[in-house]
Amino acid sequence: MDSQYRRSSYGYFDDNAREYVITRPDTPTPWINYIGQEEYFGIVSNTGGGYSFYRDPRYRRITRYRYHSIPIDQPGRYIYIRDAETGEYWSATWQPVKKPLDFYECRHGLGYTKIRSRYRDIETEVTYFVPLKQTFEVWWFKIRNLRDRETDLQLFTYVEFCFWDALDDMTNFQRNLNIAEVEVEDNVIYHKTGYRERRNHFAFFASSEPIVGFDTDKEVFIGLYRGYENPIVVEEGVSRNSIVYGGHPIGSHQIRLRLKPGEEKEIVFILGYAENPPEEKFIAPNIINKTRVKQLLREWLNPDRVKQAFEELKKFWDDTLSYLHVETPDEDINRIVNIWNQYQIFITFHLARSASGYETGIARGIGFRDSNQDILGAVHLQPLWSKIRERIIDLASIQFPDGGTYHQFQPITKRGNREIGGGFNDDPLWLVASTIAYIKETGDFSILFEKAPYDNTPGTEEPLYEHLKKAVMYIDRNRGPHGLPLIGHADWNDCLNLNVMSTNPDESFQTAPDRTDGRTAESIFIACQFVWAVKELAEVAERIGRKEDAEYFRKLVNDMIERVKKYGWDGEWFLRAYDAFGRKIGSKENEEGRIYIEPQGMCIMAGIGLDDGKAIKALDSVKKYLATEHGIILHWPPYTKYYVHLGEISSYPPGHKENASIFCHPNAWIIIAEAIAGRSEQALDYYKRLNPSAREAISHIHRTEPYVYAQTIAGPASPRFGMARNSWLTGTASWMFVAITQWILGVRPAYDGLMIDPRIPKEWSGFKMVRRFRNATYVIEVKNEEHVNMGVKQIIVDGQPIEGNIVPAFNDGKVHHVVVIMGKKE
Ligand code: BGC
Ligand code: IFM
Repeated sequence: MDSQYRRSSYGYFDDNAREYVITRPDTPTPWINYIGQEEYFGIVSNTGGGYSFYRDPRYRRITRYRYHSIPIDQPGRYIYIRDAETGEYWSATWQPVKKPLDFYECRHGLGYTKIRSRYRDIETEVTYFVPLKQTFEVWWFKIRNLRDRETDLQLFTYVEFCFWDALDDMTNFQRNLNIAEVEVEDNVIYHKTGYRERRNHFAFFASSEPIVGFDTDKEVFIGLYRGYENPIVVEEGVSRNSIVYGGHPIGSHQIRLRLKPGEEKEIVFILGYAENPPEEKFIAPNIINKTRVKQLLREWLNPDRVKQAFEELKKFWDDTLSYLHVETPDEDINRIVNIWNQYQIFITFHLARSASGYETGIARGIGFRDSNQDILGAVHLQPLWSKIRERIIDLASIQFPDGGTYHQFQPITKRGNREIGGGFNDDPLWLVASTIAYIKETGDFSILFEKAPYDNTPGTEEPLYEHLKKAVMYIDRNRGPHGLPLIGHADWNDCLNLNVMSTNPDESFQTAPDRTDGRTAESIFIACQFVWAVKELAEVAERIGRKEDAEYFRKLVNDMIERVKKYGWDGEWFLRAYDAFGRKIGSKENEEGRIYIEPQGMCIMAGIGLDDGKAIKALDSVKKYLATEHGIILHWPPYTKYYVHLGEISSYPPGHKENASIFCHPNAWIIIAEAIAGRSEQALDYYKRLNPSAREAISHIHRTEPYVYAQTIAGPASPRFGMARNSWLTGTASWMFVAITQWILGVRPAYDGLMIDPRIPKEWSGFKMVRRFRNATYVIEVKNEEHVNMGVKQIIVDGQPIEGNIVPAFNDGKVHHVVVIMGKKE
């Protein structure tokens, strides 16, 4: 790597390999990656930290991880290496021994992480990944002796098993310290705690090399007053062959290697999840059935098989990323759009907000609002179409007959919570948005006639279209004094809780025992979101022949637009809300929280204010009051004290989270709004403030991974201004992708084809995009020879000019060449 291209002291992007390469282990936070793509998942950090789970990170947690601890990011998937002659030992992944390595490199790729190290001329490489369709992870380990003499080495592996239920694991010690059980047979460690009950699952940990010893008892392996960095077994080089019985189960193999000068050895370790066959599930068989595991290990404890699976994983990602690919003059855009943003969207689609460096896999269910938005950026990934369709129907089944929804729900029970102060009243409209995005991408209108129950109650099934209609009616029915939508407990901003209040409106501290539930607070954000979503639904209604509905929807939309114009405008920007006392929120009348980001973005996305100058004024105000070098803050000024009538938003210190951090998700709405308003340079400028690669050079300030978006970046009111938190699982992933690909590059699915309407900086001479859309491939070349920042003069498809700017959906399995000439129409 040529050092002049390196922007960070922590690492660099290797775009050809689609990897982020971390060159020092002590990153400011654990820089993680995910392994697994369907059922078995793991988090892997740049020092081997993290944990694994099967489907459900709470109830099927395979290995243990500790948040909140120092040293951070422990335990993980460890391999200790010991020089049997000198007794010196170190870690192949730097942690947990943390011996300064002569060479260290971590390559996070798509679905795998490869960590290489060298210490005193012993070189190692470990690649962690989950083969496609399998329910186990592989540690593909290579070790090479670069010394000029034969070397006697010992390897000790380490995994720490979790008692399956990750919450119980951390709380129920009176029980849990009495239940651990393992078996060791033929080099394989089986973790079978809980098998005596009806629990039919177990874990296994195997090595392709014969073992000379093992341990399964953590206290024996580490020693009571020692740490992961100096386990007694490793220090002394003697496995104890411990069989845990109660206490803390672990898996550790010892392998002895005598490596000649230059000799390399490949070893495969497999950590997996298994279930007894279904017919044995309910009879509490009191055994674990190892037959299938043994079969599987015969196939997989083999470096050639593993290598082949690794190639298959690479192919899977070649295909997955082939649906949208851009070449622009900007390398931050290219690598984030082509690789990392799509990868993040894939992970977010599968894991919702469950398991990350910030979500423990325990506390939060699946968010109705979140999952619908996660779909917006995922729909172009055709391999996910059937899952997306299923997800939309699943989400519709969470809806109540009145059109409202649970806010969060558990994937297994499909039940969840509805808060005091009403629901989160924006929720139902996100279902409309995800359905429309799905239809525009796939052309599959039939989803509207697919039936889904309400509240998962059999017998209540209705077509999805009726669910969407109920969503509209829910908002229409729940309106407040200005005829604007009631906010309920909150809208998109979870923490703007305007109905939980003291009876005394001036009460500033949460002391009043007589808090009441006024329920009359109204949201201008929801009003605009309503216009944005229901306008589209009107078109859908029309296309499926529901003319009356279409008219009804349009009438509601027009009425809402009038109300926003009348009651939702503050003079220089859109208001945010009315509180339960009818007072303005997000207004120049307020002392704090005078202007909010959300309604400025959403109202303009809904098309409001484009005809009368309000949109431009609002965007100018965003620039003046909210924009910072690190992105756009949520509101200004931040709340300096707790206000009962505003709720959780004022519980955060100024500059953090919902109290005026740079909340990345609604930044995308402003980017889209700027693009819609034709201010292309400004749109791209805001986009680049958040693009993770463009922030790579300030990794020491940003702190989280430079290859994925985070939920927030601390605002200027915080002493940590510029510091990101909550990377990976955030709606930002989908929305930033939509903003850049559909609104700046301007290629967006429409019912009849691909609309092309770029909003790019004048200095760009153009860009290219390859888009697999429905059943055809579009090779799009945008030419900007006149150096305009918007406006399509002519589109030529396969040599023929077309009318307008929608390239038809050919659905013919062929490649089509599309030339887009930007410029002013004569
Ligand atoms: C906030 C949490 C809050 C939750 C409520 C999130 O956005 O960050 O602190 O508890 O919303 O739904
Ligand atoms: O909109 C929410 C999201 O659903 C969960 N995280 C925080 C956002 C803003 O409050």
